[in-house]
Amino acid sequence: MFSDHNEFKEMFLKKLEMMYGKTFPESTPQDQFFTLGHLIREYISMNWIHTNEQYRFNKRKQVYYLSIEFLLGRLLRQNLMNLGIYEVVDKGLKDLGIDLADIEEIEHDAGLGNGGLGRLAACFLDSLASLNLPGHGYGIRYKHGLFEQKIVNGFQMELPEQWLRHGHVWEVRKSDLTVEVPFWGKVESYSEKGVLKFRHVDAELVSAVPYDMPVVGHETSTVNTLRLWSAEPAAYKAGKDLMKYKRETEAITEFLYPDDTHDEGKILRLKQQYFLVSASIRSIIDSYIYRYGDLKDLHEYVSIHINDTHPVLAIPELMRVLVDEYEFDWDEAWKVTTKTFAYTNHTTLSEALEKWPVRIFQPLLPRVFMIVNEINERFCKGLWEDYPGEWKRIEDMAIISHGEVKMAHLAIVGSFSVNGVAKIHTEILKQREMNLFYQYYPDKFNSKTNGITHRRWLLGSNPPLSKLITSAIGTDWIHQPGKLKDLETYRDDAAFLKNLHEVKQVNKERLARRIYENNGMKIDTDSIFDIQVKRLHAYKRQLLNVLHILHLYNRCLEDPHFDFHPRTFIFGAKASPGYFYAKKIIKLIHSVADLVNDHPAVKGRLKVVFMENYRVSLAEEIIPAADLSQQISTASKEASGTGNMKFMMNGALTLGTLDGANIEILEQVGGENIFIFGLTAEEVMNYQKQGGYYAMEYYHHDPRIKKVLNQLVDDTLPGADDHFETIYDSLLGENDQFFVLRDFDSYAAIQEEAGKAYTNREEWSRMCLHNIANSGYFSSDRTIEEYARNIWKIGQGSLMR
Ligand code: 26V
Repeated sequence: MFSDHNEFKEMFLKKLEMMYGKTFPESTPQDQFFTLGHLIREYISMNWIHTNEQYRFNKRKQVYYLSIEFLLGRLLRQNLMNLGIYEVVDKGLKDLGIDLADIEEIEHDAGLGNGGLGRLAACFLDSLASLNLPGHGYGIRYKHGLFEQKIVNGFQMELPEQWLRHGHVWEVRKSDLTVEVPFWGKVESYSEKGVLKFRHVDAELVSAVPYDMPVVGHETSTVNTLRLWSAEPAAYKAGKDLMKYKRETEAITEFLYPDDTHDEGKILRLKQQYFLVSASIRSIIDSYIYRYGDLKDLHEYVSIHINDTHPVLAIPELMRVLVDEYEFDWDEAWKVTTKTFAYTNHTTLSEALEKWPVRIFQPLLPRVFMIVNEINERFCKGLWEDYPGEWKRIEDMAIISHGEVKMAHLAIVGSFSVNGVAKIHTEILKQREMNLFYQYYPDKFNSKTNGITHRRWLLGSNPPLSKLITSAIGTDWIHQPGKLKDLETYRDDAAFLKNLHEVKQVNKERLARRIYENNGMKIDTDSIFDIQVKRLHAYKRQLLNVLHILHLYNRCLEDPHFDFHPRTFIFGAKASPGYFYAKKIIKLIHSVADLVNDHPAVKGRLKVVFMENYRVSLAEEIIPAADLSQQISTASKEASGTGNMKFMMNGALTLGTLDGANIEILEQVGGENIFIFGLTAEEVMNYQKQGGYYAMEYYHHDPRIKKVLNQLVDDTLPGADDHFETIYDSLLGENDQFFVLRDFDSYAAIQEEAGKAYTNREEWSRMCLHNIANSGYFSSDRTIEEYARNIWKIGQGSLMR
């Protein structure tokens, strides 16, 4: 569309005048951002049309990734880089006196996700398009993404997030493809040509309006689609309270759920789930019929991936469409359906496994409920034949039992593939949570270790490091991240290691400036940047980190000669609004920060920074600046983690437990390039099964622990009041369910070891190099290739590296 920066400049200026009726000097940065966005979208359009045409005519098998969350972040940089026009645009804007970096800052993050699960979906879309694979996303266009976090007096406050306030430049509303989704009402039976049939009548209809976003592959002409649905009132029917109907309808896509810990709003959550799957199945089938005609071969040309159980109603919904609308008999429909769906599990935490009360489910989705019931009855009948007399087993495996629908059971029974997201996670699923299903369907289970797109998380977010890598090993790593291994040849190159250190310093200085802007704090960039950024959750153990900081403070006070390398502890974390315990930990981090920062005895050697409103765009600034990456979950609890991979790829060393993908990071880098501590998953699970852990003993026998715990409830901490009593009580009264005290000693020891290691800068840089060189395995390109080859069976051989 434009071949050089001059041509770009011309088009940009013309576009700006046409869009805003202003001259360039009159325009605001906001106008400039939207002008650029529109120009780029037009640039993308030709390839988008072309990709869709190709898919239509070549009959390539399509993959649809159904997810209640897509945590996309900003898209301008990603699109410019993937299109290969970042430099041209940068240069053209510079000529106009505009800094592209400033324009990028104007874009609001599309924060349509809570954390790992939603970000994984976004990384997968980038890899699918970049590998020229026909994979598309279906999700919800929430009016408000994850809440905006404000810290007031050390407490988290939540504000509604407003990403759509000025419009979203990357989306295209497709009103002509609107579909209707039915709720409530009842099921009527009737007979047609002697066959008993069912129809859903008196339903309340909601319109699902699609908004499409192009997903641009890196340096390829492939442009896939992310389709997000928005709920709007359908045609008005007399007799309804119109305002109430409008309110209830719009509520469906108003907010992203910050979690489902609490009961209120459960109906709305189920509505969201059915809204997503009903509209998506309709859209998938319509485009299939247009291309191929006969639905009995659907599974040959379509795989539908279910990201956790949230979209699992897609299974009974497809059954419903095949049986009620396309006259399949049950067995035929079941054969097609179970060959179409694949399911990923993302957590073993039992409180996070979805179960829906029948009393909520049945009235809201009467026909879908009948179908789930039928699936359950047939499944249980099969179990009865295979395990005669084993009532308990059958009850434990049933899809509906004790008045609840078990969504994970439905997902396993209705899919041909079930996968966990890291080796240990899959093993735990097979041996524990899903063991009965593993015995019954051993071949369905497989493991796919997560990944992250190295294009966003290295190439995009860390230009200084990317340039250094390319100067050493060329550009092959950009298309084949496995080639990062070539960096190993520099392990003894002192000049290169020095450059690596300098790159880190540049990134630390950039983050220090951001901290100064946001928090008004001056940070020592020679200190170790020791970072823990992720959702706040008891099992992730931010508490262990903060108690240890308090302990370091105590050591400074007790021993004026206590010698250690200065540290800056950086936190970023949102707590779910109803998760009071997590909110107390945020307050605790702030109280410890108030105590430690600027205390004369600490002499500036310890700083604690909490960065407000952690989100994708902030992560992109924080992660490149890390020296140490804290991944300290209670072993067995973190399914995979993906932040751990981002840090590693940016040359931070992991300080972590043997949990999730940390174990595979260890396998990649070797024990001498990572700091591992704490109980193993097996030890944790043994304690859980057999008991034998008494937190109180650790309190009494370890004076360091006794001291910091007492400080939670005495007057040491500024602004404490009685806020931290719940924390004290969770550790001692409730016997420390997450083994914080049990792991304290080995954590303190490994922290000390890491601090000492940092003082040998060359050796430290060598370890960083080793981490970067072995991070290619964690590119989501590798993950997606595994999904493509082993689950979806798509793609050409040449794509498989
Ligand atoms: C959900 C809930 C909801 C109820 C309260 C407790 C709780 C705890 C955790 C979750 C997580 C839901 C699923 C999820 O986001 N899992 C994350 O998925 C990532 C991508 O696979 C993975 O890297 C993380 O380890 C995993 O926690």
